[in-house]
Amino acid sequence: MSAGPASTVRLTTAAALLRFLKAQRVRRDGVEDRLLHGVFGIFGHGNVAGIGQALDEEGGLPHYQPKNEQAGVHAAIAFAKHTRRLGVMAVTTSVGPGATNMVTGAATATINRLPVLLLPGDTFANRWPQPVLQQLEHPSSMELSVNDCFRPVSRFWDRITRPEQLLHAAPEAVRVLLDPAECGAVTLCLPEDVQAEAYDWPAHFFDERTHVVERRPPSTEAIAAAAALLKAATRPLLIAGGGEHYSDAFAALRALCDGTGIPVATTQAGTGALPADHQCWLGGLGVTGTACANAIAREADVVLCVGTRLSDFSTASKTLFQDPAVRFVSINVNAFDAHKHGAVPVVADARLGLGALTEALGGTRYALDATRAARARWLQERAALCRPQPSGALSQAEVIAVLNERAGPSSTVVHAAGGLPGDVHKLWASVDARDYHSEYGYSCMGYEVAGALGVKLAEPAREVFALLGDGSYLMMANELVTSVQEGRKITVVLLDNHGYQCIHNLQRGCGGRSFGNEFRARVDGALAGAPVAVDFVQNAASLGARTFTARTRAELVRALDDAQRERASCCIYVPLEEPSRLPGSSWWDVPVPEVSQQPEAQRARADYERALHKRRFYH
Ligand SMILES: Cc1ncc(C[n+]2csc(CCOP(=O)(O)OP(=O)(O)O)c2C)c(N)n1
Ligand SMILES: [Mg+2]
Repeated sequence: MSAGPASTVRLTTAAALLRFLKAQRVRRDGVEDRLLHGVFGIFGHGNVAGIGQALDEEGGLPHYQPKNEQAGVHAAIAFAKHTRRLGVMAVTTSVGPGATNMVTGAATATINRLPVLLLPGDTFANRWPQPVLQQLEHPSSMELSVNDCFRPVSRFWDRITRPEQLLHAAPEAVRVLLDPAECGAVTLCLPEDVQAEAYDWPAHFFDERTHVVERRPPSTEAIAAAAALLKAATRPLLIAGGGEHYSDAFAALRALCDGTGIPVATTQAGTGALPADHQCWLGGLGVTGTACANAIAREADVVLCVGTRLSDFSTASKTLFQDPAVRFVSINVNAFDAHKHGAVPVVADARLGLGALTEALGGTRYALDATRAARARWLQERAALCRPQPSGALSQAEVIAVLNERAGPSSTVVHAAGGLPGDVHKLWASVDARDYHSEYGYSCMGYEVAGALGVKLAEPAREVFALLGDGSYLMMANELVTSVQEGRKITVVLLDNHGYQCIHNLQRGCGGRSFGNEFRARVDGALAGAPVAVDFVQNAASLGARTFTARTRAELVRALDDAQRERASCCIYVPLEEPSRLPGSSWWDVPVPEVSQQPEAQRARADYERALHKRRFYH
């Protein structure tokens, strides 16, 4: 029963915020759950007595202790992604460095359209002690703090300088977190004095409330226009993006494919939308895509985009679609994305949009010959790429294929940056919609281990793998400790190639000399000496992981099987002897110097200029 407006509850701002959040529930398609599933938090003077005290005193919200605030946000992002944006985690920090450590995480969430609630501590609203420890004083405005850095990377940003502002800010924060078109990082900056300040809150502010996440239906006009274009198509291609997953639109996608025979390529976020054994499956699209998806894309006359931002990786920097008359149809709940490339926009939920389109297409059927032939060619090529090498040493491709085989449908493999995302996108054959988890919007090194923890928290029964390079591991492996602390097992599969090798490849591909990318000792002024020796196995063991080393296919299979039997977190260390160089089948725009004294760079510039001619303005 709702309390009368006269009734109030005296609580601190911090306690009121947590009590409000605990009372929020989410429902979609009749399935209901709480909105906030926990709070990651490292405490400092800017939040220990405010949010920290309230978390303890209020109870009812699990607190997780990350080892870096950015990692806390990464885990929260992965949690939201795995729960298809229906479950949210918050992150609380102190003022100053704790807060700004989250800026990269905020950008990662917002770019991927994933909801996280960020609660950075902020310096005193009453300004008495200024400059408080860790306060950056801005000479032109006392209103600014370092937390203003969150404004451009947040979907909603506010600073609570008086307790009662929460009455309006908190419901708005929840609205944005749950809006499929608007969600991203929601940042509520909480000055440390305000967190601890009391207020007489209207009691009904804390009443339980269920928010229904609606599915936006498409308009009849939009569906008619989309269907007209698609009916006239002879070489259509469907691109499935992350929106396909967030909308849980897999059955609708399959029905469209079964009905029409339209081939499907997936973006990184969309991978898993269709199982790899489906006759319409072409695998990954674009720069990191398969030869078969890119061959079909080059010829496509109508491209049906579903829940994708169409990043440069998906369009091969606007060189992928080469039919001069190519047209786009875009089903997207976000109008901004739906209108890209002059598409016929269908601003709608993916499931409903696909359903309506399937109906409108009636008996339209496309010839499957080209899809079948391209698929068959690619599956052969894939098998050759993953074949054991004569030396017996593992290649990156072979590691991915073995992991793909052994992990099975109840596992999730998390990846984000380095050479791996490209190779995994190319080679992965999804069995289950949740077996592939890629953060490739921000491609943020260091996401992988924390992301794996986030997935594990979202679905503890899953086997979760973090697949990453030595560079990413060195940047942020610390959440291994948190996984051990929480008894939430993850398995890190670490591929060691002594450096930032994908950028090393890119550097040389752009005509550059080897410079600054390998982990080598400094000799004669350059990082060109012996590889820096890092004992990753001891490192992972010291963080609490059970460790394995795999140099051959047999060792890798054994390590994966042993690790699956373990209850504790594991790290499988894979030293790579051979460089990874899977052939690409499309172009990526990375500017090459217009003038250089180096002949290789001059040659690369000429290639670059030739490639630019393939760029198209899609309209
Ligand atoms: C936070 C961050 N910094 C820099 C980059 C640019 N970058 C992309 S991949 C990469 C190298 C990654 O090294 P590693 O994890 O060892 O993978 P490898 O390239 O060797 O496969 C770098 C520096 C990035 N994506 N993220
Ligand atoms: Mg590396």
